[in-house]
Amino acid sequence: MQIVAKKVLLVPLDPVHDVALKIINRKLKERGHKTLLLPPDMSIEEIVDQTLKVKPDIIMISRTMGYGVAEVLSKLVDLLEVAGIRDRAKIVIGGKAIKPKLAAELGFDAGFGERTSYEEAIAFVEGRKYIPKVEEIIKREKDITIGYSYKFHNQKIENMLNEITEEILDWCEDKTSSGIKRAHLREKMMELKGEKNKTSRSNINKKLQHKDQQLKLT
Ligand code: B12
Repeated sequence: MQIVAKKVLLVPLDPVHDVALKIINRKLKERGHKTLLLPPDMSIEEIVDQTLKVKPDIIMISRTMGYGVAEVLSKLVDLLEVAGIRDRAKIVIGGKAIKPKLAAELGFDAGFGERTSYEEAIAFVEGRKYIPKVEEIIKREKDITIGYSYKFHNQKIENMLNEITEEILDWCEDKTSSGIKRAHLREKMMELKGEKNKTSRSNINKKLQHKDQQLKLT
């Protein structure tokens, strides 16, 4: 199969850890892709700036450190969207601190967890379907929630928990978060620019609703 060469920007969004991206970078180069590996510890603004210069087809981000993951990554996705990069590049994230579900919630095109195989990462760049080897399927984590449900066995406890939830929802009705404020600002900026892109508008609304929901639940 003929490989269509892609322009890939690799971003270690971490103070130091960049081993995985160095390996992915080498493998992509070997297959004829054009790549640029940024150094670790760049600010989000510098990364967005580089992305505007390089104009990649795919941005591959890696995050190892567990602290501040949601905040750092949602800020990056927000800024890439405002800069108009979101519409023309695929943005994926992988690393020790990443779970595919988290990546999807934050708006990435794909998320790769701790034991991702390099073949899977390369297949994504080349738009190929990845078929894991048998031993990899066996290694995958078992779903420990199977067989459980949200049904309460004790009605009294369910009622008490519902009461507490109601009280919390009342308490946080007029509260907000920096994420929601950012999303509102971004929406205003897009309105000012006369942005008509319905897809990203509906994404923002979805994100706002989701953040509202998260806020109500925490
Ligand atoms: C090597 C290493 C370092 C090296 C980094 C060298 C380098 N250039 O990267 C050095 C010594 C510098 C280092 C420093 C620190 N480290 Co360190 N380090 C490690 C170590 C031992 C291995 C990490 C590694 O390279 N693994 C190999 C790579 C290939 O695996 P990976 O990153 O998980 O990548 C795989 C997948 O995640 C995925 N992937 C990753 N990124 C991406 C991206 C894409 C797009 C895709 C598709 C896939 C993908 O593909 C890879 C293959 O499966 C781990 C422990 C461990 N066993 O994991 C700790 C570890 C990551 N470090 C840790 C810590 C705490 C630190 C320090 C803060 C320690 C300190 N107190 O000083 C410092 C950082 C200092 C700072 N300024 O903040 C913690 C992180 C804890 C946490 N949950 O946040 C760990 C887990 C150790 C521990 N058990 O506590 N570290």
